[in-house]
Amino acid sequence: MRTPLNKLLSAMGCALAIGLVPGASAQAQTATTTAAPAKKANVVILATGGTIAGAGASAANSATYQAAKVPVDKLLASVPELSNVANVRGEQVFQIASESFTNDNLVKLAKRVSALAKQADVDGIVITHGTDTLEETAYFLTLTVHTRKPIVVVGSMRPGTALSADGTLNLYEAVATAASPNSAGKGVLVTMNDEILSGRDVTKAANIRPDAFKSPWGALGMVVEGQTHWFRAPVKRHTVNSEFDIDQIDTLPAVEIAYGYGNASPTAPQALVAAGAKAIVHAGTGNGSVSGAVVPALRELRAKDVHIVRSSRVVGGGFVIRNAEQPDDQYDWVAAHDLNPQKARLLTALALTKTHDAKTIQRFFLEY
Ligand code: DAS
Repeated sequence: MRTPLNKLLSAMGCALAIGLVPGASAQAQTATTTAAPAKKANVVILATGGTIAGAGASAANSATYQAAKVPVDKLLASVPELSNVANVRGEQVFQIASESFTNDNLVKLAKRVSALAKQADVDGIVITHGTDTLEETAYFLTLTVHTRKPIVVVGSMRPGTALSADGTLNLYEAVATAASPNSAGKGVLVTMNDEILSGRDVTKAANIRPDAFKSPWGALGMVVEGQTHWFRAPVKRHTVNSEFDIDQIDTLPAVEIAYGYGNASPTAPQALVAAGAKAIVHAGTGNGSVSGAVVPALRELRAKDVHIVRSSRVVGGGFVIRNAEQPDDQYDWVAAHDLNPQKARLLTALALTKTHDAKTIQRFFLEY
C-alpha cells in the first residue's frame, strides 16, 4: 500500500533535518525545514468582452447567447479559486464581441499590456477575449510587446450561463499559466481547453466546440489542476526579440484580404486598394495559388507600390512556398509562409511601419 505523499514529504523533511539523506547540506536542511511559502504572483486580468463574458437566456443555450455582457469584477468573482494561484486584479479595457475588434482596439490593448508589463508589481497578464479574433490579438501582442513576462490570452466557447460552460476553468488555467515562471520567455500564449498554445501558431479551427483552438505545429504544453506542463518551445522571433515595438506605433496601415476561389474576379482587390489599402493579402487556394483572372490585376497593383502577400485559405499544416505557384521573385510579391491570411494581414501592416521593400517584408515572414 503506497505511503500517502504528505507522509513521504514530512518524512523527507525530517530526514533532511536530521541529515539522514546523504549529501543534504546544513543549509539545504535549514532551507527545507524552514522554507517560507512561495510568494504568489501578481496577475492582472484585462477584460475585452467575448463569450467568456457572455450570457444566454437558459442553461441549454450553449451557442445562442449575447457576448460581452459580464463585467470583469463578476468574471473574477465567478472563479474564487483564482486567489489560490495568484494575486489577481481586473481592468475592463473593452466590452465587445471580438469580431468587431479594430486596428485601434489592437493598438490600445497592446499599449496597455506593454505598460503593465513594465511595472515591477506585475508578474503576468491575462487577457480575456472573444474567440473569433483571439488568434489575431495573440499574434499582434507577441509581435509588439517587449517583455519576457507571461502574457496569456483566453476565451471560452460557451457562455458562463450554459451547461458545461468552459470559461471558468479556462480562466483559472490562464491565470495559473500567467503566474508560472516556467511560462516566461515563450512568447504570448493562449490557454484553451487545458492546452497551452503559441499565440503565433494558434487558430480557431471549429466554430462551436470547446476544443476549437488548434496549432498546425501542436500545442506547447498543457495546464492541468493549476500546473503547467511543457513539451516544446517557440522558435520564431517574438516579444523581446521582435523588431516591432508597440511603444513606437500609434496606427497601422490599412492592409486588406482578398479571398481566392473558383471564378474569382479582380474586383475585390481593386476595390480594396481604391478604398485605401496599402497591401493586399491574397487568401489563395491550395499553396497560395492565384486565379489567372486575378494575377494581372495584382501585378498592376504591385506596379502602383501596393504590396501583394500570398497566403492560403487552406489551414492546418504546411506553408506557402515562395516561387512555387507564382513567380514571386519576378512579380516582387511576398509568400506568407505558414501564416494564415488574418495573421499575415497583421505582420504586413507592422512591416509597412518599417519598410516598403518586398525582400525585407519576406524576411519578416520567414522570421516571425
Ligand atoms: N462573437 C464571439 C467573439 O466575441 C464570441 C466568442 O466566441 O467569444 O469572438
